Amino acid sequence: MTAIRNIVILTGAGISAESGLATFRAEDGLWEDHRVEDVATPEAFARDPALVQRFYDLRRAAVLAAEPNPAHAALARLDREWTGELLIVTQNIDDLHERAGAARVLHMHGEALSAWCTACNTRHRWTASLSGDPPCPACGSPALRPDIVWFGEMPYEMDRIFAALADADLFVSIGTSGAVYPAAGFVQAARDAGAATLELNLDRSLGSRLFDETRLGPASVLVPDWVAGVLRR
Ligand code: BJW
Repeated sequence: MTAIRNIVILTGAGISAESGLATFRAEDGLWEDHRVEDVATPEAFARDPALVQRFYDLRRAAVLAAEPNPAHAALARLDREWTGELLIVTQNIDDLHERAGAARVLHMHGEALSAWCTACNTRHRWTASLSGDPPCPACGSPALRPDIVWFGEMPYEMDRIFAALADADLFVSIGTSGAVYPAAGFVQAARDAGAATLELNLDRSLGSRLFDETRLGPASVLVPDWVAGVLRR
């Protein structure tokens, strides 16, 4: 068995589904009530900021009401007990990894509980509504937007992510459909680096054939099982 020291984990909406947060592309998913181009692009925000702020006000409230599930808890356990390198790259804007106790987490698509001032380029923890143009706590400008990476914008910390992938021995993708790039390309980058690749998902992702192994089932079962196994090695 090859020794594993460096692990990169990619999480998507599926890991938070059992915490009651809707995924994006399921039949009852988030995009069902909203066309993606109406809410998740900079052009949509320029066209109708009130609609976009309302959408993310609801998302923020849902995040605050949600609780971590056993899958988040298992990754927090891995973070505590794994002595090698670990990076949990999440596409999710919720803070459930952190609330479960994980520290080595990177939010590549931004965070629901953060507001970004486009006037002075500062970021602020934000749990209230952003509707009605509240002033930026730093500069007073009514220029706060959700700190979310929309389509056409550059995800956060790509250099750090690709550096971790280049050093990875194991890449694990959890609860993501593989429909959105660049995250959907991480499995290929990990393969190119010689890493083993594992998918944990309810249904196969679009890039499923690129994984060495796929385990199908709910994250609340698969992730604790996998973590227990990797910590036993
Ligand atoms: C369970 C479960 C349970 C359910 N247990 N599992 C062609 C090639 C390359 C790129 C492009 C391209 N055409 C266009 C692009 C660019 C575009 C893109 O990818 N478009 C696609 C539609 C093709 N990408 C971008 O614009 C990105 N920026 C960019 O590319 O910059 C240039 C660049 C180039 C090169 C390098 C670096 C940069 C930005 C993307 C921003 C995405 N933003 C969103 C919304 C904002 C956040 C928010 O509002 O929350 O992020 S879109 C949305 O999709 C959200 C998610 O993070 C993301 C991924 O969704 P996810 O997590 O996979 O959810 P679902 O619903 O799709 O899947 C859920 C999964 O869970 C399923 O598989 C279920 O089976 C599973 N599941 N229950 C386990 N209990």
